[in-house]
Amino acid sequence: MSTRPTAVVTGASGGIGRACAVRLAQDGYDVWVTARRADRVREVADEIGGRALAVDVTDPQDVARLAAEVGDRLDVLVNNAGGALGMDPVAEADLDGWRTMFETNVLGTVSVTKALLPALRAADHGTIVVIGSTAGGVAYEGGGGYCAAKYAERAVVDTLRLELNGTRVRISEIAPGMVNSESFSLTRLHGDEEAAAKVYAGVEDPLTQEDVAECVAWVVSLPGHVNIDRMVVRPVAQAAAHKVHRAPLTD
Ligand code: 8X3
Repeated sequence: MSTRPTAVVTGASGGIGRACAVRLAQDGYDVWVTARRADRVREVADEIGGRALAVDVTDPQDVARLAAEVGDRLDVLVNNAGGALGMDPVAEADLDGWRTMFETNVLGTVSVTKALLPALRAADHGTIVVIGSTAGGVAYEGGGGYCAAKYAERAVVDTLRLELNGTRVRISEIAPGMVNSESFSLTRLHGDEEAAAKVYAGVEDPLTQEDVAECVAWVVSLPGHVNIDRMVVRPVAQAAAHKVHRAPLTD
């Protein structure tokens, strides 16, 4: 059995999840790299010396298998699986896309957290980190389905913190703004590379997936009695969801 602290990262085959897995491994964690794609999970796990497990967070059997493999004790859970699909206005909502966003971001987070909670409670200060979004607090046009899912995910985090009060378990939401990650906008815009590039056009230094992983690493590294409820993190060029500076920054 490993004497190192353990971590599970969902959606760890790419983007923010992968960056979190890499960073936690660098910080000495024995990391369970989980995502749907078995080959990608294996690649990341091999790269960081972690453990690979193909897990679809919407599949109860996969989640049960994850809990069984992790065993009795877990120090850190990073709920990252999820993301955005589409920019459809509410009036033209693609309900399949909305359903997928709810199933991955909200129900997937609940399912994995519920399954791993006993192991997290057995750790000294089990820590649950949820990769939320600034979209979980401010709506924007075309964001309907994603914003609704991220608002709901935030409500789960805030509810669980209340329900866990009296235990040593910590729970944090990291809420990033504009992150130019490997796949967020490309997935959201159904593979349209030109449209995805426009999201970041002219913006000096959007956040990277490594920036978000740095925030996660800091939150989990704090003394066990310190709980960061929510960390909102944006690039300097983004002052608010609608306030993005698309030119070089000035003095
Ligand atoms: C990503 C932030 O503004 O694209 O979660 O919704 S935003």
